[in-house]
Amino acid sequence: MTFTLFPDTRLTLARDALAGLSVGDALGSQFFVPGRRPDDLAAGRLPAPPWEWTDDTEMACSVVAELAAGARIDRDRLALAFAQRCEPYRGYGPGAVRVLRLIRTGTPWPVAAASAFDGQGSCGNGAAMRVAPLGAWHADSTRRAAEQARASAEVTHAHPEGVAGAVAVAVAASLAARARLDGGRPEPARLLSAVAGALDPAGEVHQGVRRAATLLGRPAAEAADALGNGSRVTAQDTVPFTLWVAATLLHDYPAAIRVCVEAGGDVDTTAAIVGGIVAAYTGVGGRGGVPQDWLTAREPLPGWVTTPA
Ligand code: AR6
Ligand code: MG
Repeated sequence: MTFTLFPDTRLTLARDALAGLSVGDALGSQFFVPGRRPDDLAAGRLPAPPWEWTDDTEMACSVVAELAAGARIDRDRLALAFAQRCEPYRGYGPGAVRVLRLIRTGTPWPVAAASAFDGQGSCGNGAAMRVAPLGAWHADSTRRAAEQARASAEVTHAHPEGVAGAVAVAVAASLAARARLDGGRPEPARLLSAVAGALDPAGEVHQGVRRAATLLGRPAAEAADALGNGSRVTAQDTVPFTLWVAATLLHDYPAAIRVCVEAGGDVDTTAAIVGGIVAAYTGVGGRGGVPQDWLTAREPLPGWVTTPA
């Protein structure tokens, strides 16, 4: 089935994904504070607000601002936006800090991104963590979601696995948003198989997503053990588990975030990825959606994304 998706609808889908991403990021990062225990969240005890968001949200806001302004990713503009808006205290990865500094001081992004990690390029999870709203924007085409995710990734992540992580998350978010519009929930195995189909079969992220599909129905701790929980901060170690969680709990935002918190590892980023995909399906408020009190506890998003000039 083909259909017309009006720009306002695209923006609503992307903004809902951004709400889910930023709340997941901000709440997840609360669990790096000493003394915080995942059981508190399970028991309904929330950390005291405000929950400050991190680099995941800052970069995702730039992606959404680019889409709102031009409907497509212009890599030169996006690279500059990432570089100029980077507040290093937000917890950026060391490779990202360096690449963004190079871009800010005039190095073209292809040169800066290719120079990371001794010329291998970054396979960090940073391109995946910011991309779910872009996938939701492309609810009408997983092909377009994949192509635009690639463009949004390569300005900082030149390593094929770093790019594959972004493609995987964007395709999942596109399918989630599409399912919301169609009014039916995708079967977890079908969701994962569609994502795997968009990736290079020789890649590690692809293999991880295939493996995630074999673990559907198993306990979350077993899936995290087998797939990784992001503690290595790479796409390979982060994206397969996040897709397992999103596919399993696509209808239940709070439960999906709790699973990320309980799994440990790079919690702000696993919760940002999962939150972005799941909120593309559930939306904000309402049954299974991003809870209103969680949204209120999150530090407000930057003015340039909420009320663009
Ligand atoms: N070889 C080995 N390790 C690598 C490589 C490589 N080619 N590339 C990346 N890593 P980075 P990001 C590892 O710094 O992707 C924040 O906490 C390496 O350990 O390019 O934007 C966010 O919240 C490197 O430090 O930044 C996210 O969790 C790490 O991957 C995360 O950082 C991250 O790559 C986003 O990181
Ligand atoms: Mg972060």
